[in-house]
Amino acid sequence: MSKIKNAKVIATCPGRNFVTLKIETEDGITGLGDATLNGRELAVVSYLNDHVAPCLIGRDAHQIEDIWQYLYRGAYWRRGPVTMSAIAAVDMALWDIKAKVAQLPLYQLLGGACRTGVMVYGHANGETIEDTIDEALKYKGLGYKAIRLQSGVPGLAATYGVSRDKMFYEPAADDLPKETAWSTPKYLRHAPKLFEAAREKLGWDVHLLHDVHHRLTPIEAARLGKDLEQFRLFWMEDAVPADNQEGFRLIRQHTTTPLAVGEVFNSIWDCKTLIQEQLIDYIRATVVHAGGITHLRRIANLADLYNVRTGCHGATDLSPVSMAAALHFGLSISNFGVQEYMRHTAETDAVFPHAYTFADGAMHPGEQAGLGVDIDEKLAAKYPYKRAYLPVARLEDGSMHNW
Ligand code: CS2
Ligand code: MG
Repeated sequence: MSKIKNAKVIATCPGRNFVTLKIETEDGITGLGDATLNGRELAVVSYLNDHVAPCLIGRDAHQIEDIWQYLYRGAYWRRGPVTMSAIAAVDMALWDIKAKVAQLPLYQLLGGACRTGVMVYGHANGETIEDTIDEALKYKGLGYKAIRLQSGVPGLAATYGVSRDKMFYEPAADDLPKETAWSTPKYLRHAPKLFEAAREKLGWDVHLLHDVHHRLTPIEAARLGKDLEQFRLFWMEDAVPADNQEGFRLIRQHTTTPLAVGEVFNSIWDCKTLIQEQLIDYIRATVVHAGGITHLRRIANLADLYNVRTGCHGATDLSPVSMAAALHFGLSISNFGVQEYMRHTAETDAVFPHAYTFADGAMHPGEQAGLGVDIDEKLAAKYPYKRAYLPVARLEDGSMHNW
């Protein structure tokens, strides 16, 4: 028995916003959980402070599964990104505490290492195909074995996923959402050219990935998948939104390009059909938005039955606490596929000192007991929360899209 004494929520903006839950037990052990929900951060802060923290005090920190069920089933209102990010933060913090008490790095509690490291993919992007490939060559030089390629689309002023800053990109910005224009025909004509040039310059020994950011309909996605088949992508990500999971049947009928989806999913119910019908190859649900390690483990276990592997979201809005949790998790499961790794800024890394490391295209969570991440609260306090949003895409005639 190790009673929970305190649950504190810390919102900070060292380069971007992060929400962190710090749980403390009566014996003075602390655990951290990430609760960041990009663009909707304060909703989770309130959910945790106003509705979850009071229910945690006095509970046994070791009852991770029971606390998960209590927060999920006990709330009556289930699922949704706000609820599931809050539950995830509690879950991560409790696993951190349990592993610290056991004096083991978390991956040991999850079954031990299944591999020497967790293969990660980096982001190469640029305004033009040439710029993107130059960036990809840099990643290759750094030892990356998997690289995601995004490039600007000629005729469009801005393309989501393409940054001005190299080796780092942050899609959330501005006090109010910026509106950008999107054209599917322009994009569909351009994307295959990027991968044709990429194979020519980068060769065939590196995994290439691409993110469509949910901007197509199933039949458009099917066509893109077919056009890209010859370039042997590792995956085509979020080709369509999966609100309608059956939509993937149509894509699957037409293309052998591997499919990844799920960074916005928050529960196993969002991907049950996709997994059971083998409509996807990689599930991108993450520890922070899909209910923590306890729930992500259920998703991965279901996926394992159907040859679906993990490819967890790892953009900059997933804090170093999530990154560490993802690495412990990825190291320990049988059906790990790849882990996204978007480097954080130096300010973020300073607020969250961590034990994880990168070498030879893979990451390792390190051997510190627990998650192996801390938060420097004094430094965090110097960076107050700043409202920021992801951009909103409209079609060129000004209308909202219907994907
Ligand atoms: C992207 C992200 O990393 C990815 O695959 O889709 O940029 C994503 O849009 C953001 O993390 C949203 O918060
Ligand atoms: Mg994505």
